[in-house]
Amino acid sequence: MYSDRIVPRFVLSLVSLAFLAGCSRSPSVLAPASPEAGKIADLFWILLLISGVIFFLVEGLLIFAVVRFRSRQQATLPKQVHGNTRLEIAWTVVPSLIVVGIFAIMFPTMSELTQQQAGALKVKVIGHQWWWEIVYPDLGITTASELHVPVGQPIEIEILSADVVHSFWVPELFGKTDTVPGRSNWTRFVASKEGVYPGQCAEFCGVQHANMGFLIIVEPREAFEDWVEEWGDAPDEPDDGPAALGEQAFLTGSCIACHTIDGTRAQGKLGPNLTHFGGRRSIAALTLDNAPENLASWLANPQSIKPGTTMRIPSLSSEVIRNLVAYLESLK
Ligand code: HEC
Ligand SMILES: [Cu+2]
Repeated sequence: MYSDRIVPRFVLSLVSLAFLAGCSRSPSVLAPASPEAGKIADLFWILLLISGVIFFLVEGLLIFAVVRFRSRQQATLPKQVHGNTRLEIAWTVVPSLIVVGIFAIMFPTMSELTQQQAGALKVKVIGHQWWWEIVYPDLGITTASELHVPVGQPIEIEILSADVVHSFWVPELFGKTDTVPGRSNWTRFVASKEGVYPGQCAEFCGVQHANMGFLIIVEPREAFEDWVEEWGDAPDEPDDGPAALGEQAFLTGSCIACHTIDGTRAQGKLGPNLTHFGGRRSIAALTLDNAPENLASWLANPQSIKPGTTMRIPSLSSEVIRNLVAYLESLK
């Protein structure tokens, strides 16, 4: 009875899993867009092959034994064996050799992908609960959640943490690298195709761990250089209207305790740098798309959108929110 029902259910859940996997647009490690991710994908196939061979060998022997020695009339018991030193040594040594072999295959890739590299564009990524700070030390740029890089250029990322262990991961571009408080880890890659690659924190780091995404925007060199150039001059001061009122509200409100906007007296460091916020695609580490109505709901109640976020603010009137939205969206 029990097994009658459990088997169809198991099959059903496998089938629906296959369907769900088919319709999600999650990035796949098996669709690499950099030579580094390509090496990781190759390792996956090698491991799959090794474990596939072991699986079919073990299951084959098992099925053989089950069929060959199944209960029959006038069955003779197979020969009973107790303690066979040679066999026991063999099944200890062979798996150990397989594991050592796998390590030997993996190690060169592992050390190669974490080496520092001359001539690379340097980026620092700092994990915070629950957003990513992105710094280009040589370009004087500090932003959040969206990392722009030119296609074909070696990128070297130093990965740090402001609080707990997170893990920085873009399946199509490079492997997972933990952020460890007080320590620098490194990863490097060369993106070979333009595109927008989603990344995700891959190590549970608190209640909003799932809302800790980011994007790597791989663009042609000219587009990247234009983007860098925008950072050369601070965003234009709004002359009048809601944006000017919003700027005033921002600079006289609590916002400046946590946020920096270059060229203004807002120099807070606890939250994301908002200098070119209007040019960004998302709000609060990919939790919302960057659109005026989403920004208004974020400012109306960040705790209802991302419960636990360190952005705690007194409630704002809808007029102040409207002005702040006009100001922040004008920061391109
Ligand atoms: C106590 C610190 C603090 C204060 C005060 C604060 N914020 Fe924030 N803010 C944060 C943090 C931290 C985040 C990132 C939240 C997350 O993604 O988890 C954030 C995110 C944001 C974002 C989205 C940024 C991004 O990178 O997506 C905007 C816009 C923003 N805040 C505007 C404001 C405004 C306007 C005020 C003033 C009314 C304000 N903040 C006050 C800490 C603060
Ligand atoms: Cu996390």
